[in-house]
Amino acid sequence: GHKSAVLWFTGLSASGKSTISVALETVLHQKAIHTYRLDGDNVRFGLNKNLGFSPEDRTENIRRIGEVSKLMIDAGLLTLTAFISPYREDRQQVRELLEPGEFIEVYVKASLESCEERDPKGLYKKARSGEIKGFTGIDAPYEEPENPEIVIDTDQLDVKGAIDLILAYLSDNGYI
Ligand code: GGZ
Repeated sequence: GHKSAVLWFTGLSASGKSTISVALETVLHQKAIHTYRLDGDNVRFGLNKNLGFSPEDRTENIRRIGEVSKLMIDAGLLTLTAFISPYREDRQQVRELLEPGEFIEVYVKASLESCEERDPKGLYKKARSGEIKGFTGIDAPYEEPENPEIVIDTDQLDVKGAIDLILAYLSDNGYI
């Protein structure tokens, strides 16, 4: 069994949030832990398809994802979310929506330089050229977490190291 909660991954585009959450989910499944993963692919094309990337829309995106996470926690799932969630206040609102211990903030800390170097979708390049406006880290803000439960320093840890760190947190704190 496990204690339901949300692992709320936050960080820049191309920081590794999705990669780590996908790989972590596989390991959790091997331990027979029921999970659900929310990310841009299953949220921004469905529930939130009317939202873009203005500050207001990002806030609404995160609010809805927080509400869905609450439902999933009520359904007994260990929930994983992978959204930039750039605003501290929006993440705090989700924390307050949930019960103590249900919100586990995981900061995937990667330098803008390394994210921009990876640039898997060429979006940083487009943001630099002005083809995309309001891109996080370029001409839109990312507010770093002040007291995240977990920090993944991607300069120090590979995906395996990140997973081991998160599993240790979950085990040490009685979630799994
Ligand atoms: C940031 C953008 C933008 C802008 C499109 N700013 O690397 P990706 O492609 O797959 O991840 C980014 C994703 C961010 O969506 P989120 O729902 O996580 O954002 S937020 O939490 O801020 O609401 C990127 C793509 O969408 N993308 N335009 N302007 N990322």
